[in-house]
Amino acid sequence: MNDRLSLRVSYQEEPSAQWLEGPDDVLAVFEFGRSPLESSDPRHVPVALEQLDSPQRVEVWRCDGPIKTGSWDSLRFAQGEQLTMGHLALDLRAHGDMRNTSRRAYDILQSYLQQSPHQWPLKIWNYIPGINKGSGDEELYRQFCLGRADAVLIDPGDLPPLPAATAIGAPSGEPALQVYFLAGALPGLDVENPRQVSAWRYPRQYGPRSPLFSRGTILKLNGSRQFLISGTASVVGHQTHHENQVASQLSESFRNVQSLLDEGHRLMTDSHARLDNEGILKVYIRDPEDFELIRQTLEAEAPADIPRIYLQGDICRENLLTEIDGIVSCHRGP
Ligand code: 3EB
Repeated sequence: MNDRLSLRVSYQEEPSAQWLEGPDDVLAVFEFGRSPLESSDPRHVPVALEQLDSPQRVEVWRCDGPIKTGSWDSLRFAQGEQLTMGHLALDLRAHGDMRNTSRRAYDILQSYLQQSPHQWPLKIWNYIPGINKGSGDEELYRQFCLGRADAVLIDPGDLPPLPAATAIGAPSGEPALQVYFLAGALPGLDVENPRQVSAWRYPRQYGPRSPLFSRGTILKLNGSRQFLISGTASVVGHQTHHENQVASQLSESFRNVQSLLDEGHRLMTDSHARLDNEGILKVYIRDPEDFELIRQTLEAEAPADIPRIYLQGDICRENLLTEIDGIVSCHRGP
């Protein structure tokens, strides 16, 4: 039943090398707790965030092949029949400030996508060292958003399909800004969350340029549908809720995920995303001391059969303590 999905995602205990040398349908292997500058094969994506739960696992993406790999400037990619994974890590010490590095990353990403058969980014993950450093508009997350907006080509008055996204802090000792993505030949169906103001409409108080992402996108391929869920935090409207209360923030984030999936159902009408063993959830936690409480809170709320991993990562607003993203599959029926 799994093989009908266009992207098969799972967490696996074997080391990354075994997956890279193994089956020929492996599009990407994500390895946590390692600098993105240490990538070996284009399909190998080390991610600086430390895993908080055990056992240590890698995230494996598989899809229909043949899979061809290559590079474009400093971007490396793996291209399957219908989907491409690409990633880049830019050393901040070599590119000047965060705004410039972010603009450069998105310039490269766009020039790559423009000549790729899979031109449409469906979801982009951004891991940003020292994300909350600097105050006011100097905060590195806001500078990252500025650089992204500098690069992203959007006609004024036009609202093109936007990819889903996650933006999370990498350890401050990590030298590289990392961006990785999943792209396809057609744009995904954008889904916004009725409980939340769309991120591109955030008011000025959150920074000079709004984040550019949709709350989720639905990938429709080969008769299967998969929901790519953006980083989802305890934001209702545009405001942070439950300041300093990590368990309540987790519950609010999970309510936001469910509300987003319900909205996707409303748009698709004939299928519904399900939190089952064809999907994965990633839980980002600012303070490792909150891990046990967050884990218990999620255990009580999310179905037990959806695989999940817990990673240490700072959230893009200082008062946010946790965030959830994921990839889940949709099933026929009302
Ligand atoms: C929020 O809801 C949390 O800048 O790409 C979530 C997902 C967030 C993606 C991004 C930011 C981004 O505003 C922050």
